[in-house]
Amino acid sequence: MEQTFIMIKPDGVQRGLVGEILSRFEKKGFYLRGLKMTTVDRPFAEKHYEDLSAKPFFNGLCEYITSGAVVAMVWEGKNVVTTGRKIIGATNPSDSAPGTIRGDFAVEVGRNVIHGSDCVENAKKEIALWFPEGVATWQSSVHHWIYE
Ligand code: IDP
Ligand code: MG
Repeated sequence: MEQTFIMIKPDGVQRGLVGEILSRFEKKGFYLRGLKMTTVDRPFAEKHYEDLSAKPFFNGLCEYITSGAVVAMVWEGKNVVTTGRKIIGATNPSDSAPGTIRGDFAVEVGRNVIHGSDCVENAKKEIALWFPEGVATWQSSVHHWIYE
């Protein structure tokens, strides 16, 4: 079973979208393995977004992500990395389909509410960065109603 790292950004927390977002992943049938509210400092933000350090929006992105509390999560399930990105929607909310989180709740790319790992390799790196303490293991009692 695959795992992905999902983070509700400071705008999502401030706008009261935590419950709605958790609910979408939960109702889909993915399993919550890690969950914490935290704040990150500048070096941590730069590490998380290191692949984007050459981008012109990098400084603003790091300011955005350090501007308030975030909710960090690990979700598990079949194809959860790719499917999680579909649930989140396209990076720029102008392109995000209605029904996706960004399509329903965001307007601007620099305030797009949520992060999701873009591939399995990055998911592993991000989970290790954000959850060095490890994640929870528990067995869903409805597993056989979700998976055949
Ligand atoms: P993703 O979050 O959909 O994976 P990335 O390309 O990895 O998109 O970019 C990371 C984050 O950087 C985006 O979610 C968005 O908040 C911000 N970002 C991306 N492109 C732009 C831009 O052109 N202007 C401002 N911010 C951007
Ligand atoms: Mg990305």
